[in-house]
Amino acid sequence: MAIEQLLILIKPDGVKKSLTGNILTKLSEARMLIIGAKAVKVSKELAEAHYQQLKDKPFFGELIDYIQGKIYGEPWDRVIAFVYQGEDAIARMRKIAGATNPEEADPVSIRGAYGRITTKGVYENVVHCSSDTQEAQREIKLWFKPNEILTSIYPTKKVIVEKEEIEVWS
Ligand code: FUP
Repeated sequence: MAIEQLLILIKPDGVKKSLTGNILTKLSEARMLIIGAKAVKVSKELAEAHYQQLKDKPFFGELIDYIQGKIYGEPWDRVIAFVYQGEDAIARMRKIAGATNPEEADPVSIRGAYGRITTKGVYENVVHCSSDTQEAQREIKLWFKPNEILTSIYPTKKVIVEKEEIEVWS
């Protein structure tokens, strides 16, 4: 079995329902390593890039609002993003997450236990889990900078950035 990495997001419904601890407890059963973690306010650009494969679906607009937490508003308009690493990580974490449709998900999985379908038909399924190694790499590179990940997992390069304004502690 290969060592894999994947992106896991606790979506805004999971944050609003105070499920972060419950979700991490379920995920911890797989005994994998967290190599990156942060809270993120999701921009429209990031949301659309993340779900680029679904852009022709009728629910795309609602999906973008959902992942941005627009329906919940402040202070729930955020996700908690993790990069997990472990043996056969993608299949094992997707099993713990459960099927995409919360009504079809194993009731003991994260989505089966905590997910729901809204009256508009959007699956509020609490977590995102990368689907394969190629998607995982694309998603990890989209959500994290190399220096936010504790293990070197993909090739990097050094660039000199001039006149960039950054915020520092005063
Ligand atoms: P998954 O890989 O399990 O996250 O599933 P997809 O990438 O196929 O779907 C991404 C998101 O679209 C899901 F998390 C929820 C949403 N979705 C719907 O709302 N309705 C659908 O019929 C399919 C997906």
